[in-house]
Amino acid sequence: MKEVNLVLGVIGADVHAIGNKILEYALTNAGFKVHNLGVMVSQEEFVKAALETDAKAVLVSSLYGHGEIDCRGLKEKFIEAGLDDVLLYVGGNLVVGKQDFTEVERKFKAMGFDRVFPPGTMPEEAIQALKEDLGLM
Ligand code: B12
Repeated sequence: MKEVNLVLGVIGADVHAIGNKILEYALTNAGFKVHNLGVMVSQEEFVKAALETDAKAVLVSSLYGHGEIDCRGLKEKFIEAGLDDVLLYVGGNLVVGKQDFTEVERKFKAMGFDRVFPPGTMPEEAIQALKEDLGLM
């Protein structure tokens, strides 16, 4: 596979680190060049990293329930930076408690995310989606 740069990170004041490490490991093993920003990543840091690494996709995690607040406006920042074409994925426990995922997906897609993944998504699903969306099949 040709080198494909990805940016990965946990947005906001969120410190949940384990899923992030698992995603880094699985995506790297699948052949992607992963730039992992770790936890507590600001919107500005995601934009800066995507610019610096020429990322084709950015995978945002949010586990602690504040995903909606933390993610709002991220797509607009990508557009302002000229990064309209960068794929934006989001996953984790995006909202507080158990809410109907169809509604959660609708909300995050309206915010500009290309794909929205439900709680407990396995890394293989993200890898498959990336391959499809980036034409790597
Ligand atoms: C461990 C843990 C902690 C640890 C974190 C330690 C650390 N440094 O990692 C500590 C104790 C610090 C913690 C704190 C808190 N936690 Co906590 N925590 C957990 C717990 C038990 C496990 C998380 C975990 O590691 N899971 C295992 C990994 C592998 O799974 P994962 O993170 O979900 O990631 C996988 C997938 O979701 C997916 N994925 C994740 N992101 C993305 C992104 C994309 C694009 C894709 C495709 C896939 C994907 O891929 C990963 C690999 O398969 C969960 C409950 C649970 N069972 O999940 C609660 C949980 C996440 N925590 C919760 C809460 C509320 C908190 C606190 C707010 C509690 C408090 N009042 O202080 C704080 C927040 C602190 C902060 N600022 O972030 C809630 C969130 C509720 C919500 N969203 O509605 C949960 C769900 C517990 C619960 N049932 O209430 N927590």
